Amino acid sequence: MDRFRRVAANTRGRDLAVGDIHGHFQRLQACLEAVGFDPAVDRLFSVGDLVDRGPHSEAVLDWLAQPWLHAVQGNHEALAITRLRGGRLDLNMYRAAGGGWFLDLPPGEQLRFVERFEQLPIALEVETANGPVGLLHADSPFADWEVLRTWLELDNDPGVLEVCQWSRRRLKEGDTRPVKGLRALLVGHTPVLQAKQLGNVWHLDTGGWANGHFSLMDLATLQLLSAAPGAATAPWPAPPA
Ligand SMILES: [Mn+2]
Repeated sequence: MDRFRRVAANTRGRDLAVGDIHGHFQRLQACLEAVGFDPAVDRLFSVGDLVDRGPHSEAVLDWLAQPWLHAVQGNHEALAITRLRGGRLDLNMYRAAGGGWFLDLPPGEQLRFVERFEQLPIALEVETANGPVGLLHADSPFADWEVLRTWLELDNDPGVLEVCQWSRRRLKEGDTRPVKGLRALLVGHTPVLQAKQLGNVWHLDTGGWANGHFSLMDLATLQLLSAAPGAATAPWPAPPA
């Protein structure tokens, strides 16, 4: 598995990013429809935490099977991996954080999800006409994107992964120092009322899975699209065909 993955520019359509989804694929689908997402040419980039908390976590495999969806691995995907592959895990915390749907699956079913989650990179870099845009779930442990790339490619340092998937430091401290080597770094993990920019780091988890809204960001312009969802159409949140 590549812990760092580079994606070439989209020369045909738009590239959009979205914050944490947490099993709310029906709401996400409504947002994509509201902004006229075209799966034939557009692409969607997820900052991770696609599962847990919401009602449709099981749909994640259908969504991840779509060629237009790219995602990094969030701490919730990592929790599922840890559960199956071994490692320290507080099961009560995991269940309280919405992992019950996974914990209650038979092991063979759990394996299907874990094998897919293990393929997700920790960091994505997307080329755009205006420079590279990075995606991580939580934060960059380094002030230089190239340093992170090297670490992820050469080493499996648990401390580096921990910051990438769990850290809330930058928001907590209001740290506006940019991450060098990127036009913008897009992250989720810590809910904010509105998409929040600190330096060149954008926090996109605006609680679309809770009482907030999904923020869709255009990677080329770094503009947020207004995505007020209409009435949900499908009883089961199948990805747009
Ligand atoms: Mn998270």
